[in-house]
Amino acid sequence: MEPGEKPIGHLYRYLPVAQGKRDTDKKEFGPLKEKKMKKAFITGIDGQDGSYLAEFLLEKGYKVYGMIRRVAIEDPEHHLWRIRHILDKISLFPGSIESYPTIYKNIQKIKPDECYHLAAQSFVSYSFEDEFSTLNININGTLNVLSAIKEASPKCRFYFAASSEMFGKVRHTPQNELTPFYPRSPYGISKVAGFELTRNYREAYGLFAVSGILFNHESPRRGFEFVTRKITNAVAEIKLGQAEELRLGNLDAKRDWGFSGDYVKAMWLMLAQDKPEDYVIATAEAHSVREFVKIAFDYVGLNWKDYVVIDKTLYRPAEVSLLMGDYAKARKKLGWKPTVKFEELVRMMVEADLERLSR
Ligand code: G4F
Repeated sequence: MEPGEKPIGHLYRYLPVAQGKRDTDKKEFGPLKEKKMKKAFITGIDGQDGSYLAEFLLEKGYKVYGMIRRVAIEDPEHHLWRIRHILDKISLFPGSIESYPTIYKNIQKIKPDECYHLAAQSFVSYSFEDEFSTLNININGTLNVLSAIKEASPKCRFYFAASSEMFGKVRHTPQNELTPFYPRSPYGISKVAGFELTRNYREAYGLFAVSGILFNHESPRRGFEFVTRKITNAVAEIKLGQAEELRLGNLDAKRDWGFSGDYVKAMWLMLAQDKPEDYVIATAEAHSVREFVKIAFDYVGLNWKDYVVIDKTLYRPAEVSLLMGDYAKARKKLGWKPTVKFEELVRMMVEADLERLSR
């Protein structure tokens, strides 16, 4: 541990350590070992991307630190299920991206080499219901992290989780790094602001700060509020006799869906370059919600038309009808490409939900 650094342990070490038991830290992380390991700080480590990224960075030999909300510490079963299997290998702090002092304090203590800012209110639909908190969390949260890095650890490389939702109402398909933004939701607007803040900190203060413009990315760890997981969970429930219908909104919307496990690798590659630049990460394929539904039901031998109910209340006030990304720059400069195709992704998610619900 560094001089003056408060104890940092994984979740189950956090509480006793906070009460003053410091010796175990010294034994486990001797000064020599600590110096050799690169340090990564992840906001939103308990989310889908955070969990895959933490696993990936641990494999790369990083020491991984994460900030999680206090409520997650108090109720780990519900909040930390995605990182349960690596809790003994990572170090967690309680904190909120809305609190500048907490972020500053943690970044100053850890002095990370890399910071991945993933935490956000990321559900587009909810951003129409509470645009104030979405804008507040997403914009001020990003500003807080950027500012804390600038003040406390300016050599730290910063990754911002931007989004294809920034493109919104597109006139050019596929979208790349030069496509103009036209966000259609408070969430999309908040991500444009975060993107511009990241660029400004890079240009004004010389931070190594980049944005990954990630298109939709899914996995068996996806939250249940997003359409892919809502579908695969319902398909598994219906197949197992635990549900009778699936209520959905707009089936015509098209998205470029990739696998989260692939996308976190691109985040790391962006920070490993000589120059800080922004990148589009996508699969270059677009599929409709209807196609996703059909493949998922087909996989369990059911006809989707017998179970799907269209619910107009699930339509959004302003929809993004088509997103499809051109990841040529990432392929050329990062050597990155997606490994999981659309149908494989749908099957992977249905299988995981069937397995979970059959236990
Ligand atoms: O799964 P979704 O909620 O994802 P959305 O809005 O595309 O946003 C996701 O991807 C973004 C990247 O572009 C991220 F930045 C963002 O944080 C998030 O991860 O909805 C996908 C589509 C929409 O067009 C929606 O209208 O599915 C349509 N849809 C139809 N019925 C539904 C439903 N979406 C949800 N969540 N629930 C439905 O019942």
